[in-house]
Amino acid sequence: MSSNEMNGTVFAPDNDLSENAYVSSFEQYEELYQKSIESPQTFWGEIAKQFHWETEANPKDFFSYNFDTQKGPIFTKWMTGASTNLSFNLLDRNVKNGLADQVAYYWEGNHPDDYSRITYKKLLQEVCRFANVLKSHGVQRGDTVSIYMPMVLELPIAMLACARIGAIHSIVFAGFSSDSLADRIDDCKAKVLITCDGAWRGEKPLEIKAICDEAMEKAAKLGHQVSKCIVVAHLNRVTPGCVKAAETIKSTPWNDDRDVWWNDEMEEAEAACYPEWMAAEDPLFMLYTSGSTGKPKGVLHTTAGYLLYASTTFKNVFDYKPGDIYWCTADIGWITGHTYVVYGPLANGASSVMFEGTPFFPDNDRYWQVVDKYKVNQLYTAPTAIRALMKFGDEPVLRHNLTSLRILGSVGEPINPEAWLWYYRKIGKGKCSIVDTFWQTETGGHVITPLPGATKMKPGSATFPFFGVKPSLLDENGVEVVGEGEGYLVFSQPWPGIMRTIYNNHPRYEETYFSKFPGYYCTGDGARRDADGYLWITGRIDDKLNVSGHLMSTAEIEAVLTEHKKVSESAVVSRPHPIKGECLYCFITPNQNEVFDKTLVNELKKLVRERIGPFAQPDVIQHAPGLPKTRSGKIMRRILRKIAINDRNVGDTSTLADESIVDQLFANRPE
Ligand code: 7RM
Repeated sequence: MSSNEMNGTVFAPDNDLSENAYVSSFEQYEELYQKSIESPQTFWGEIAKQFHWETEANPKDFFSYNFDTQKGPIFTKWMTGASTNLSFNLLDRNVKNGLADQVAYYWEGNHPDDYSRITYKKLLQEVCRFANVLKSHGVQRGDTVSIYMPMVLELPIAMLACARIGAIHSIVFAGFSSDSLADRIDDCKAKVLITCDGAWRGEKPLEIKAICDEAMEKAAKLGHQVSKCIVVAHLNRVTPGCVKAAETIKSTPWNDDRDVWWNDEMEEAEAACYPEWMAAEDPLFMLYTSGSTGKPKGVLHTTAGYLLYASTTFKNVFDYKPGDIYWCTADIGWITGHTYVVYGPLANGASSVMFEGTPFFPDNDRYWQVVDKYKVNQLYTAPTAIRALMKFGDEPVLRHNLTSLRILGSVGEPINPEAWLWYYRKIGKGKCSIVDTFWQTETGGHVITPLPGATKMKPGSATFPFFGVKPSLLDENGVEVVGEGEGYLVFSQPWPGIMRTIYNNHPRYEETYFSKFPGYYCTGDGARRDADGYLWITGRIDDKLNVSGHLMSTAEIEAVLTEHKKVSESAVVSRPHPIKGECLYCFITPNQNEVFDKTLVNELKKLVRERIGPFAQPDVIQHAPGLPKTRSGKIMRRILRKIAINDRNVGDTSTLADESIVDQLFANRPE
């Protein structure tokens, strides 16, 4: 079925699901939504009551903001005057409320024989002990801590330990290269780096500590030295299926002056640690996201607003009820893992599955096996994973009992109707609600999403705004598109979870998100509103592209490619990919007298892997004797995108300085 045919099809939530949901009708959603927009203070003030506040917010200054660069600096403030601590609210509060022995995480390792669990009480103790370890190494309130770890329980422990003492964590996804990690350690001037010796990805060992060593060396050359590196011994917890591969890993590289083992440090640490009371707008964490230039942007989230927003979206969008088992497959190294593996679920006292493995190991039924094993009620994953798993047909799915599932989530990129329908019919058996959640690292939590018991679904539409979110569509001139139509997706007022600044670079924050349309936060995505008011995200309209849900900028990749001494110029465009959603298609003009050959192609792929990470590796690198440019020298990417998909319908080429380039580029296509 094409997406066009699907536009008319509406799927109502299952009756039982609706009746029992927190928000059980569209009328109820609309009522709550109106209240959240008209009286944000009453709405969020009510929600705040469930949490512990060491000091209360000033009712006269609960919410203030400016989104208009012409009126002054951009700012958002929620709950001024309040002080609290995230780890206290996520752990101590839940333990006090009777959840001490409830499982916080069912940890499922790379291999099915590798699993463990941790209760709220135990998690609190471990967090306190590690908070004391951090303190013993001089980490104080306001300091930054870099974390580069796979999906092990020590990762949420490290995050919450930072939160407990008021240190700002900066997690770098453990698929990034040592160069990327070095830039991020240097940018935030991390005092300490927390990592693992290594990890397994399927049958492949990853030498994580070795990457950290390179990164710490490179960061030192950039001018910043971390004082300690704390290392979790994870490889000793050998994955049974991988015993043989273990022998291939060399012993962990070590620097006695700098490196310490997590377990050695924890042995003497006390299992209690008084929380640091943080002001509502004190930083909680930063998370880097790709910008148009090479320099990483540290998206900064703060304390009170993020807590309110992470917990409220988690509760309502996943309709999480006590006793449910929830599973978000995202890596904690991305924002989805921050908000919906750690902060949102724990703020609700939830029991989650935390998964270290891949969907394909030891077999392609791993997701379904895990759902069956833990009787998962909410599954939250990415379209790229759904598309990859669809390929294997229904048989791996039918091996398992999936009837525990009630809600299926999607995140990271637009979900195509084919994948949506497969998810709905084959995984959800036509009974589950699908929540297609649109949001960004910058938004902190879901901003456009269905509510599972209230919103009638249309495959491929993220539907309506969450509480407190006011979306608009703008045309090129900044005029609001009313009713049906398409435009830039922007927001005209802040919700509690929106980012507050770019770490150490407020001007870049204002420039990136608020300069295009004064008075609005600009997402960089396009969207369409249909006749029923449903919002459909159409994808990025800036120079970003989305490969398997990982956002990167074409300029960033081009900068890496042109670093190669044989390359004169490069231009990168995105090409649709059946599983990854989009992939990188690169045009390369070599320097004079240099040949374009297989060796160069391999060197360039390697360079991107080294500078950014394996997930950014280009799919195609093509020789371009010249690039299609206008007389003023602007590369016409529209034409390159056509060449990438071998579509001769390139449109008007009359503004090109040299029109013959187009035929040459078609002739040079490698496939
Ligand atoms: C959560 C996350 C953000 C970008 C965003 C979009 C795209 C994310 C959806 C989506 C269509 C969705 N944060 N995106 N979710 N597009 N429908 N449900 O992914 O910062 O890494 O990426 O991802 O382009 O701007 S992110």
